[in-house]
Amino acid sequence: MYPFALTTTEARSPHARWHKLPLESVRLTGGFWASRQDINRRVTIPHGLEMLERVGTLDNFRIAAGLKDGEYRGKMVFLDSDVYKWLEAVAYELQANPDPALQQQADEVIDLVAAAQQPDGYLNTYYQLKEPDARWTDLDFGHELYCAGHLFEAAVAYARATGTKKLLEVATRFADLLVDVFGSGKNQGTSGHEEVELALVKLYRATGNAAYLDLAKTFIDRRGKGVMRGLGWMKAEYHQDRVPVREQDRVEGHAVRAMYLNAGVADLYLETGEEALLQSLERQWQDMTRGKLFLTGGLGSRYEGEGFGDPYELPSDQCYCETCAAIGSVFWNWRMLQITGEARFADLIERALYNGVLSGVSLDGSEFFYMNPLLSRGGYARKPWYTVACCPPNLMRLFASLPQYFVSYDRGGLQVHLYGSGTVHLPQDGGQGIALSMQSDYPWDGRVTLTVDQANGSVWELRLRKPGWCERFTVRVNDEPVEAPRLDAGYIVLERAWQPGDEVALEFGIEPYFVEAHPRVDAVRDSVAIQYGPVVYCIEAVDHPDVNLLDIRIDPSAELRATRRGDVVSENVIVIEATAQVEDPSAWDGALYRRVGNHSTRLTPVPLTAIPYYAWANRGANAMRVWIPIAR
Ligand code: FUB
Ligand code: ZN
Repeated sequence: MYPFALTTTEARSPHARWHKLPLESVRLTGGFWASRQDINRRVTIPHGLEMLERVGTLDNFRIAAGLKDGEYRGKMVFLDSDVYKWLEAVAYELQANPDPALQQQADEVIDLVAAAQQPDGYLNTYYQLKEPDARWTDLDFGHELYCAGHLFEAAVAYARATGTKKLLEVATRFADLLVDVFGSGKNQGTSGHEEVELALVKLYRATGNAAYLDLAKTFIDRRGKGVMRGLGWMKAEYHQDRVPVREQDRVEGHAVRAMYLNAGVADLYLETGEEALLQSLERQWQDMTRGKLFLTGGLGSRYEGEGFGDPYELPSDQCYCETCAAIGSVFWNWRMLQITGEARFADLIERALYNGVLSGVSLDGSEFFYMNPLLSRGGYARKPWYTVACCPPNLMRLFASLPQYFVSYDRGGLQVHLYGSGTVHLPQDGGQGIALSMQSDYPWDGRVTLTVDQANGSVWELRLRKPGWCERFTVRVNDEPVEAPRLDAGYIVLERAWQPGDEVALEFGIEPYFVEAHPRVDAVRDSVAIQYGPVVYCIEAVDHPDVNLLDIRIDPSAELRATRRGDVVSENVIVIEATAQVEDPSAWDGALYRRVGNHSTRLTPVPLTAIPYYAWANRGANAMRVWIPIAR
């Protein structure tokens, strides 16, 4: 007899150790991420609809449906996916907070999507309007299957949120066509941009139709023949087509593609338990985290091919770090966490969320970054939208679904992965279920209080992630210290017959600290960065008038002072202050190089003000750096 029954549809995957809770069961009620969710809901999602209208992406559906005259608008072939990601974001919002006006807007968009679908189920406004005879002729770059995948994800989310099936019917009609074309072997291809794989698994879970799971497997199995056209210097590896998935030992090629594929492969493992898939994912994870991951959780070292580079190739200025790649990493790591129950995956989710994902949107929620460099010389600014607008709606759907990444459950209890203020309610058949609330000002404050609000009398385990960055922590249960609590795979494990009113008080030692990179990371050798808990910091020119940021040096034994301030960026955040040095370049007399010798270096103290990296470029375009050279 287990204390928790697996009642949610999310809990079906047979090889998941931990399961997602439905969105209505987890709520962020305050603190850091609740305010980001609020901005997402109030500003970013409405802004998204406005932009989709303004740039003509919605018109493409009207034109394809015959409701309007005109030509395909926009330069890219994959613009339909922006609409689907926006719908998916709205679905998550509606699931958590029913809102008839928002639902009405989404229903109107769904009507357009449905009207644009062709009688045989095909749906892609680019091909319908621009190249009607060229369906499936360019799987490497045509993005038809990528767009289909985003449609499927939106449809599953919308049906679950609202109970209305119109979009799901559009999706299954299209998916049935894919099964007919690709599953039957009539077309032996697979998609140049992965996405359809993970989406087909979602569609399988939502409908129970095993043909969709089979097709996801087929698409995955077909990779690695080395036949896809590459891009620039990248050959088939650009599309993860160099080696078969089960033989892959590194992350390579286009970073977003690689993350989406790995999320799909992890989904396939969750359903099939095929060991070779998990082994390949583990090898790739090691390759990524040991040499290809930016401090911010960003991915993609090169502009060309928006791709991974060589191990340790992590340039601060020329990196790509597309917002979607960091988001894709969250998707993949979430699945790895569900499979393994190991905190290292949640640590990486946390690193990405607070840094390389969040930097992708302005503090007011209306402007975006596509690339997220760790050094800017000043010319790089956020934009309200992009010609390639994949990142903004990706942020919208991630933030709208964020509570699901905070807590999971299994038959034996609940696991808390991320901290903040919120509530969890796990309904039980025939009982009142389990309810828990959490209060915390994390990441600014390391104290977290969890209170059991409802219990069912059974013994169950509460697992609490010990963040990877944290070196000391304390746990108290009902005011009693828990000495040497059991730790398992990075989680503090507390087991008891929890009673209403029981309280767990965690305290993670949180303070500012310096970070250094592996010495092979040439780009930032002899430099340090500043972190506060999971938050990576940067310095911005606007806070250091009359100083060129390239001249700033710091002694890593300098005292770092953390102060909560609302007068630096537009929000009340922890700002880190220290005394740094400015190196006077005048001794070089304009020379670019000189013979190494007995030159004197003049260093002058300067007050340093570091802000959270995610908050940069909110005061105009501005020079910025994360890594600061050590004072010699
Ligand atoms: O190709 C679709 C999306 O556009 C990719 O994921 C991004 O990198 C951008 O190129
Ligand atoms: Zn993107």
